[in-house]
Amino acid sequence: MYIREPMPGIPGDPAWPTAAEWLRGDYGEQPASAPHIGVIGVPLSQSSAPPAAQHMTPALFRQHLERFACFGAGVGITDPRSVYLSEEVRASDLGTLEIGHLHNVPAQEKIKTEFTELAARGVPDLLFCIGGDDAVMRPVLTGLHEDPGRIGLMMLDSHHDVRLGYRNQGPHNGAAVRFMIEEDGLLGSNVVQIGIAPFGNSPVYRRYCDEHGFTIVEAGPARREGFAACVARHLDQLAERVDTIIVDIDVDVLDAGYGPASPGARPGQIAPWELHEACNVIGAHPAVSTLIVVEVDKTMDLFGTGLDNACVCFLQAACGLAVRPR
Ligand SMILES: [Mn+2]
Repeated sequence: MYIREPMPGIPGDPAWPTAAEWLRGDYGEQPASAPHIGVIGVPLSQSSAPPAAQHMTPALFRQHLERFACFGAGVGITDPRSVYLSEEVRASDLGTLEIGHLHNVPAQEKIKTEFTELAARGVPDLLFCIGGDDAVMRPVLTGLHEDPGRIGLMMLDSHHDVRLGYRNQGPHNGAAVRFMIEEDGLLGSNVVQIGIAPFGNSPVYRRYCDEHGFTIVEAGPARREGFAACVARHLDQLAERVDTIIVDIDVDVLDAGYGPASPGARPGQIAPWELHEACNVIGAHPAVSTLIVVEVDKTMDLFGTGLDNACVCFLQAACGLAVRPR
C-alpha cells in the first residue's frame, strides 16, 4: 500500500510561516495578552477493536502542520476575516503523553493522571488534544475535571459511543460515554451529539441515549440547518447549564469519501468544510475549554487527508480563538 509522506511546507522562507513552525515557537513570543492554545498528543489505540494505529497520529499531526500556513484567510462564519495566527494567537506544544505498551485500562489511568496534573499546573485558554482513539475522551474529561456532573460534552461523531463492553474489553473506543455516565457522574442531559449516522447505530443504544436525556442531531438535520450553525446553537444552549464544555470530534463524522482514514466513517455523513467551519465556531465559543480530535488512522489514510483534516480542525479552532469574546 502506498502511503504518501507529508510534503514539506515552505521551509526556510521567513515570509511564509508554516503552522508547524508557529507551534514550535519559531516565530518568537506572541504578546502575553494573546489568547493561548496548547496542543497535547494522546496516542492511545489500545482500546480499539480491531487493532488500529491511531497512536501514531500525534507525531504525524505535527509533521502535517508543515503543509499549512499559520494564516487563516477569510475564516469565520458570521463575520469572516483573515486571522494572522503567528501574531494573534499564542501556541504551545505540550508534548505527547508516553503510553508505550500499557494495556488499555492502565493506559487510560495514566492519561487521566497526566491530565489531572496538567489541570493543576494550569491550562491554556483552549486545550487541543490530538488522539488517539475515541476512548481518550473519558480520561481527558475526568482527569481535567473532578466533578463531571458540571461538565458539558459535545460530540461531533457518527456514533453514540454508549456500547456495552464486550469480550472483556472494558472501556473501549465505542463505550466512553456510557462509562462516564455510569461510573463518573456525567449527566446525559449535558451530552450533545451532532452528526449521528442514519445507519451506524443500534436501536438499543439509541434508546439508552434517549432515556438518559442526550440531545441528538443526526447528520441530515444538522446539514440542513447548516452544520456550523447547528453546533453554534447547541453550544449556546449547553453553556447555559454547565461550567465548561469539552468538545470531542470523532473524524468518522466525515463522509467516508472524504474521511477514509477513520475506521467508523461511512457514506452519507458531513463534508470537511462543514467540520472545519464548526471548529472555527468551537474555538470562538467562550464556554469551550478543550477540543479533542480522534480516530485518524495512518494505515487507512492513503493520501494523508485524514491527518490534513485534523490539522485544519486545529487551525480553524485557533482562528476562532483569535476572535473569541473575552
Ligand atoms: Mn466516537
